Amino acid sequence: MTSVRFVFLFLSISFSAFAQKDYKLWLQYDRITNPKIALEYKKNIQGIVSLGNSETDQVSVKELENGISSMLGNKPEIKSEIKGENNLIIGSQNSLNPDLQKDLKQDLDKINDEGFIIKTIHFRNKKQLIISGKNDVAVLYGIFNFLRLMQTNKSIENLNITDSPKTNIRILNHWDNLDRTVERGYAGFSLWNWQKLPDFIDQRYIDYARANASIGINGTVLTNVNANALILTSQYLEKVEALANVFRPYGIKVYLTARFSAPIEIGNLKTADPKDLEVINWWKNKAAEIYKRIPDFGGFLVKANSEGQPGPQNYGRDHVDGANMLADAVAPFGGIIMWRAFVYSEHDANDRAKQAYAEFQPYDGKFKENVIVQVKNGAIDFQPREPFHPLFGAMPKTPLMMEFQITQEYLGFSTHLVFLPKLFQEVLESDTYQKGKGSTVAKVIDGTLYQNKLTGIAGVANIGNDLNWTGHPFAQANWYGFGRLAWNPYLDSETIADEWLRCTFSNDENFIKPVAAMMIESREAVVNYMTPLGLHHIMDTGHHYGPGPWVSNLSRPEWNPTYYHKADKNGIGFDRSKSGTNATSQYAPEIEKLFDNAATCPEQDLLWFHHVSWDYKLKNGQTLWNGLALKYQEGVNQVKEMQNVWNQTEKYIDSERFNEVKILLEIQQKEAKWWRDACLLYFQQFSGKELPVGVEKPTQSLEYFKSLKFPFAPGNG
Ligand code: BDP
Repeated sequence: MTSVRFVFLFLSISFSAFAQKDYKLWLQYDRITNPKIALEYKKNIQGIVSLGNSETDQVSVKELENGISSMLGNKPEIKSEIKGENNLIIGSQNSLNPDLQKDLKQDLDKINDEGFIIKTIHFRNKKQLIISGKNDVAVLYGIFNFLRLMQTNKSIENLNITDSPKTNIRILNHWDNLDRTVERGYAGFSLWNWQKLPDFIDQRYIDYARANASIGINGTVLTNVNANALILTSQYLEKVEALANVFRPYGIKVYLTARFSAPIEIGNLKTADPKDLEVINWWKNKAAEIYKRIPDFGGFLVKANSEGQPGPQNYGRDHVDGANMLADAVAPFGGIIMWRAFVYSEHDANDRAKQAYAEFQPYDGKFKENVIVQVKNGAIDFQPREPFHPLFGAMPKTPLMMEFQITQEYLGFSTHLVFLPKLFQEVLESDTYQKGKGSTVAKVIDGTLYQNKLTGIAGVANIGNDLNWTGHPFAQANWYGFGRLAWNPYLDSETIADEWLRCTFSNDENFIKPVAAMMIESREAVVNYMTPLGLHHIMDTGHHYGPGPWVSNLSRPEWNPTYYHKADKNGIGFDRSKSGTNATSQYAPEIEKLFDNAATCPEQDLLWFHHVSWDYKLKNGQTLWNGLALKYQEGVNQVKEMQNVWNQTEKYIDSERFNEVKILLEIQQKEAKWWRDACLLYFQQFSGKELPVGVEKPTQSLEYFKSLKFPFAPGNG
């Protein structure tokens, strides 16, 4: 009996320790083990003085108190005034006394409304550390940055930091349904417990807000782009209001998706025509109703006339009519409309990759001031690699915001370790040449290329109610990295990996160096074992789990992988050059030229733009067939190498997360082989060639791979 109890006790202790570690994300606040550094911190933080007293200020003090006491082992003294030296003074511009305001004037001039200052000063001849900004949320950002300095063991002896976000809207898009299923969600069910809201406030809502604020995310779209009008009824708005109240102190605004046909579905109107007076008034009243409850409501995200969603075109109107009508409804309250450019139609015989540009580019300059067009990073759909979307830079008079996908719909769900900031960085650094050399996507997004006032980056969230939020412990890094890049689209992914690892796991260099390198490599690994050399959208259809290059029987041509790879006896790839669909002409002339010619097209995008023969010579002298096969093998080898790296980390971290990642990497290895074997067996039917030396022989037949079915794959509605 005793031993049974003992086992039970042991299990529950280790379970909760595990839950805690994983749950705490990058806000672990582990005890500082380096004695020299701990001493420096203790010396410099004798007390905390908070000059303000807003809800946000209270949150700030609490975070500092928790973080510091957990990292240093003792609680810092909270003082009501600046007494003695080495205090940590926190307060926004308005709460500073005139002397401090004068001291910080130059720094305050350097930052924008959300920027912060962390500075060592001498105030009345005593050394102090001050964290300030123009408002209390900016100060909170400063505090999280200060805590990160400590988490990453940086010196705080003599600080002089100013930093401001480069974009206005840094927002998560939750594809969460009201029944708590999550479209393309691989981390459990939706965080939002609509049934228990508005009264029950889950601690998770608060920790979600903390995590987001810590990386500067300032908005959240709570609902799926494939929207349900019910969210706009008063029954649900009361629940949304409760969430908005939780998030507000953390500087996070709430947004909703607007179903275009809502006036019919919940408003009893006969039409949702954006030019109909009753419809216009319905949305105006709806906006007023929402803002009465939530004065800082952010606005609407809209998916219209795409994949079966209703929109203005149902009434013979266009995207501009629809977006501007909604923009007018929220404008009096300072709201915005994020109108998505992810459109393609079964009635359009054009190359799908061309459709969004063809439809939206002519609307340049026609949208109202508070409309921002949300464009996916590539022209198809969140593939492991896509050339940048041709709309970036091509609409100088229209603010465009980036839409990245953090959830891994096409990248192995939450089972594969793939560090996405590497992908995000590749897109942001791409040069569109739309205003000459150096017209990078990042400059389009942060508004510096065309001086746009409204700017933003959205990420389709990978968060669910799994203990560790994101399914894979390393998928937390993608949420983290998204936030960091939304704040500063010029950050490099190495820096992000380094920060995240230190905050999440350990500061030990022997751990950091190899694991950071493994993360950086992981993106190319997934490209290699899934879609090398510019292949795309060859995942099994519907759920997108695993390979399905053979699928050709779906009603809409562009839903079939065969549409994208076009493999035949002559070769493989989608001809988007002048001899094909001429999608290359949607880019600036310099880029068009580069992409249009197979010889100058970056090899990583070759089969995206060109149909080339199996004997086509790659830059390394290999034939296309051999090169393709070797790339698939390289992907498998890279995952093996990731496993080797990970297996060396056991002594640096907790066994729970170590084991969890170890098992997940084993699955990733298995699935990488599945991808390689299934794709090569399938393409081999067309190439008619042997696998080159160095590529392992498949252990199963093509028929076997084709027979695999996954009727309950997650995230598929
Ligand atoms: C695709 C997803 C689908 C989304 C759509 C979108 O497969 O579930 O609804 O994008 O972004 O990637 O609207």
